[in-house]
Amino acid sequence: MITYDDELQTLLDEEEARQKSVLRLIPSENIVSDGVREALGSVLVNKYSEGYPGKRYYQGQAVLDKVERLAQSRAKALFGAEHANVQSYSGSPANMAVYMALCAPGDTIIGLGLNSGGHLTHGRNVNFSGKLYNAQPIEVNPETEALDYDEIERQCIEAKPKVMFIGTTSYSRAFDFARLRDIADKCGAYLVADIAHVAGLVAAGVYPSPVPYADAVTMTTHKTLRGPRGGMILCKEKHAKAIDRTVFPGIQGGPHMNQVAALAVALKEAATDDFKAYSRQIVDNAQCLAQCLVDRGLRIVSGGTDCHLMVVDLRAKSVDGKTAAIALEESGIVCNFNAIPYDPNPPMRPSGIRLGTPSITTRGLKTEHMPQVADWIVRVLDHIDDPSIRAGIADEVRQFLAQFPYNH
Ligand code: DSN
Repeated sequence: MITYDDELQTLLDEEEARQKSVLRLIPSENIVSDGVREALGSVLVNKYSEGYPGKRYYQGQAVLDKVERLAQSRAKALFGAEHANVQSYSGSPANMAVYMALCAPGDTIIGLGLNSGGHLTHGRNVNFSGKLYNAQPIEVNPETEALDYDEIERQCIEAKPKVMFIGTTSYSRAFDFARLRDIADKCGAYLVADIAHVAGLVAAGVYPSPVPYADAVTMTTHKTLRGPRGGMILCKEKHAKAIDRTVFPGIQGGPHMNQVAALAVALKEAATDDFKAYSRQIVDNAQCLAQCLVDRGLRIVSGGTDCHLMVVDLRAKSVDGKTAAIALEESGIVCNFNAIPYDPNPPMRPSGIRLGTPSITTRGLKTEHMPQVADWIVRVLDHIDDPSIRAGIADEVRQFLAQFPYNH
């Protein structure tokens, strides 16, 4: 409570009320524990710690070194990794650090195209990864909308990339990391997996882990991992020195040690049986929601999901993704518009929406609630021009959510 800043406190109260009263279906968002929030607001916010434990550029690090080592050792134990760098401010700087450690400007890199589910940092031309490197996109198969590993192998052998940077923000199928390693070996590339979206599911063992196969694994820590906003890099010991040096001093200055402490809390939470059950429930909820939407006449890209998210093709309802996302928000259901593979529509008015279950599962929703969630979504889409339907559903959603606690 910021008692001396009413203006800001009012805004925070408004946002808290909003988050509590709407179904949050943006797959990259979650609700952190009180412990994570306490660590973020702890005394560590006051401290500079440039460098790494045992080799800092500021005095007063006795406790901070222990905090960072704790986060590193929890990360290594949770994911079975040889080395962990916990200092990245977020996912994009983590990805940048790995590119800088493993290849040079002008080198060829391979990553998923944006409409196939990839991220800007996987080689998009408006991003550093597409500007500095010779980025060759790989796309999903137009029929299955899933990765075609034979085609990826063919493309990689032809392109001879220095790095295969494999990760997604909207691809719902599990990766075959063993096959990707095999392809990387055949074309002499480093294999990097960006598991920003699925990090928590990987930690819980409900989604395949790239850690045994990849040279490096990057992630954000605030999505399914349910930690503070931030980034993390895991890698083989042979890349540790190069990657640490590109994070600091290569890209960043001092780490945000309150964020590192909050990550340590989240990593402890993620090692529990409760977190494993939570992660299983995320996937069960997503698969159930996808099926309920299919039963109501919608199409899910690639036919379903193996993780926490799905992209819904709205063309059967003659509604574009942006119109739908705005109407859903007015109905108390928050998601984002999203392209489908080979989308005939423009990026700002694509054919789909992206939905995910991490936040609603943290809230306590189970598969028995998914038919209701699907029903609200379809009612909005079926009455896209009717504001009274939207207002009615927003009320129903608010009343429904009142039974589920927000803090945990
Ligand atoms: N912005 C994130 C997402 O929503 O998927 C990716 O960084």
